Amino acid sequence: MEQTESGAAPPTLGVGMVGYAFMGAAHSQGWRTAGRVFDLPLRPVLAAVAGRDATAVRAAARRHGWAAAETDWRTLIARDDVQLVDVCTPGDSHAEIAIAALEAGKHVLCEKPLANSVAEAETMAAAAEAASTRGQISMVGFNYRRVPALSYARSLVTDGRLGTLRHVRVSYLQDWLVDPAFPLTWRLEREHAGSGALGDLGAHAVDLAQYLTGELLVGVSALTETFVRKRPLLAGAAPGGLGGGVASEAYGQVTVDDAALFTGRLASGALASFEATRMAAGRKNALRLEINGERGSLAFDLERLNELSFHDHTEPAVSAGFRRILVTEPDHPYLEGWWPPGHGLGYEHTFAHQARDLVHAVASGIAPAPSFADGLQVQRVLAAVEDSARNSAVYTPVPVP
Ligand code: SOE
Repeated sequence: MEQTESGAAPPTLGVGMVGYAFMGAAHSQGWRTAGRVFDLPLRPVLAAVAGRDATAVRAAARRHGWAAAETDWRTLIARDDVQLVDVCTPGDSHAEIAIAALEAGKHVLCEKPLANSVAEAETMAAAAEAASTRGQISMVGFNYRRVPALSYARSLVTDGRLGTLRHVRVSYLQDWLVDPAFPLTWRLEREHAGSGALGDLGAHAVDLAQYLTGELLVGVSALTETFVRKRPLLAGAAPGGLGGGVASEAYGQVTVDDAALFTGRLASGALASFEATRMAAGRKNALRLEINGERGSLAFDLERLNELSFHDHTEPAVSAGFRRILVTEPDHPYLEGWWPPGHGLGYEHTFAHQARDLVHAVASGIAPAPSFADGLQVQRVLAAVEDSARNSAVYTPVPVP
């Protein structure tokens, strides 16, 4: 066990997680790992995980290292050994669980997108604001902010290495919905997921564009499409993950977008473009972005997440050009605790970084980012995208709080 400078073991932070599917597994990995890699002021303890199916939640607890399993999230929130509640359920239960946890005096981490609607996100942001006056911390799980190369990209922008920004281009492409026989899982149902590729992938894209530039989108113009409108219903009670699930003979209506395409304007006047789809054959988790400024440009691809491309436009033209920075040096963000240069990190490490930052926030009482207010602002962008798409791509302002 890690020790503080005085030699004593740090106090613990009891974590309770609700949900244990893909995101629950990823968050568990983060909670298990953070304290082993980083010197933390509090030691995360995986106190309990909650899910409705008693057998499945017990199996998940064993597999992912949680000390106890609960079948009711309310019981989990009420536990004395839980000080922080991590919400990893589909979007339709985020608001209820997160608000109940905040009202019970717990710190909260909530998966993205924050909610399924602006109205829900508003109540969550208000609850988080009220809880912050009681010393409680809340954060949204936009984990890609914590890819070291993207944190480093942010510092290049804030250090002025790109100068005045002109363009931001973000595309987030996956392909797990290409097959029309892929069943109708919760991610394809508006009542559970809120939206489709837009909320699932576009939310990350919007958050990153705003995080990296330090600017907010002020308006958008959008097209969305649902290419496959009916899909086989799931057979049995299993919720079905990204890998699908068992399809039945019966078909049901897809009620979310398969793809969203939008342009936007940032507060400074820079232009942004976004594409989010789960139907780009051959693209598995291709979150790609490029930012162009007067003094330089940077480019990133999540499928090569240890690398950042940077072009310094102030260098002589004869020798200037994009160069690849391997973001694995101990002085790069988050790298101090990991492997020697060049040994590389992956998707799962972003969740350890998220846990690290959240633990520091709880210990220091300093509000972390992205806050629930940040999550609400992204939700407003998503709503503006949907409004614009409904109105044949008419330019739609994003309301300023
Ligand atoms: C599925 O499309 C998904 O798991 C998203 O929900 C996550 O937010 C993203 O990080 C990876 O893809």
